[in-house]
Amino acid sequence: MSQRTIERRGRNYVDGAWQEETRNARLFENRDPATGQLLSLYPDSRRQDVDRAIEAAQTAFSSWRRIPVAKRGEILLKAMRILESRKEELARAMTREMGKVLNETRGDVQEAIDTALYFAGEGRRFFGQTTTSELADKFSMTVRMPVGVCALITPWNFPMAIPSWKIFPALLCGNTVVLKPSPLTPDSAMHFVEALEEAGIPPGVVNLVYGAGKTVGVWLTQDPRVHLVSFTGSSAVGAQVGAMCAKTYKKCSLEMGGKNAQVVMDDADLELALEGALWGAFGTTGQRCTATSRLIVHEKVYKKFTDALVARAKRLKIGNGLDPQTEMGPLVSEIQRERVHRYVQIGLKKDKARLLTGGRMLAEGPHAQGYFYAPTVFEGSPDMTIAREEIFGPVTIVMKVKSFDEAIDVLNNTDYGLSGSIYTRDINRVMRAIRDMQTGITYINAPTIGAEVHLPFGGIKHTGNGHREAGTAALDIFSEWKAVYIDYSGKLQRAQIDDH
Ligand code: UN1
Repeated sequence: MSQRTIERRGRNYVDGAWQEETRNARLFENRDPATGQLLSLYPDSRRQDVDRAIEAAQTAFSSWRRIPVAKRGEILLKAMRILESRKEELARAMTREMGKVLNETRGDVQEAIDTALYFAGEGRRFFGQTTTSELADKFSMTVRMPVGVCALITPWNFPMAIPSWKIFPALLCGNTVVLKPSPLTPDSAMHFVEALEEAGIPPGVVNLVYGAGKTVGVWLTQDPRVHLVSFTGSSAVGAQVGAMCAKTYKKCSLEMGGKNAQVVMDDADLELALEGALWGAFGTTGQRCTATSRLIVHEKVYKKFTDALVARAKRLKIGNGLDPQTEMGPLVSEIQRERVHRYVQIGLKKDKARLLTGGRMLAEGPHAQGYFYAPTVFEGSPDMTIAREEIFGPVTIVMKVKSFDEAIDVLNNTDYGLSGSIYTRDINRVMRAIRDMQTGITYINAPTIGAEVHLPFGGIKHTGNGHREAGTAALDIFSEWKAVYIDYSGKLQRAQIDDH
């Protein structure tokens, strides 16, 4: 592809200005995964670019934190309106750079809109507690304080929704931010920051630096001027981010992998369960941390369910996400496609799992230029590598169980704990599942994907480190509690000592 066809060269956004081209920087290619077409080039920022972004965020913090929370919320509301007015064009640009179908990229932008609205409203709540004191003539309360400069490291699978989960609560709480988006979805990050700029975010409050995790991500995570890192990505990288944060005393919120299962009991509405499985396993081409990568099916309905699943998976229309007929787009990159294919080989050769459909790259006709992969269904067992490790692609493993108890055991038999689902019409099983599933998100008669922004999002075990994004839980990431004691007795009163 010649340089002439390149639409844009991306720039960092620092201290309220789009930066001059970063000279001598290595450039990332942003390609359309459906066509291979080069869309734009972005810099792998240098150390000094990152330094300047942190410095700008640090400087802006002292004034931004003093702007009334309600006013900060109003800026978020403006950003929401801008995103809403551009929803279609943002969705199209997103499909072009990361491949998922238009309906889903519209949903991604909508999730950012919802998040902006939610946290704009929070600007008129932002409640703390008032409480009593053990001493007379003394009052106490709690107030939220901003944390400071936040580094936000975001993935490519939800290029606008996930940055919005971090940026909007961070700003509402009075923090300033440096965003480092995935090099695979730089355009969406730019569009998002443009909307914030137009909404009136003051210079330095939001900064955007492009680059690799190994360089820019590490510099941000290790810098003593950064007070908080919020990371969404793989568990392996998240553990490294956490270790670096511990060494530099940072607050750290990690949102990592999943190996989510959908249980289908013998009394389930099978058609509903089937629709849920197809959407959960192959939506976003399986590239969600909430994707249904395991299906745990009761033996009584196993054959019927599995046969129907395979038949439907075979019929899915794979193609360019911009085509309204397409049901599943390409994988995000060639590297991701190779990774998925490697896991399929492990499934076949090491695990000796039975391949029911798929298991191959699609490279003919309309699929010749992109990173397409056939929807893949394996029949397997819980100890197999493909049933244990996160694949992040259109691959799901069906496993047969004899009972409800076994289904829950298999569901819990994983290092991850993000999302889980059960299809049953038995209320007793529903209540037991809610009690016993080791997941941060539990769905009843609904697929493992589809979290809403006003509820806490996150998981247990290797999925997270105890935090939750979205909803009021996000405020606990992006603010620190301050306990305030006001003594109006006019004398020294000693807690735990006087009157004891
Ligand atoms: C992710 O997979 O990284 O619940 C986020 C869902 C979406 C968000 C997924 N609302 O599937």
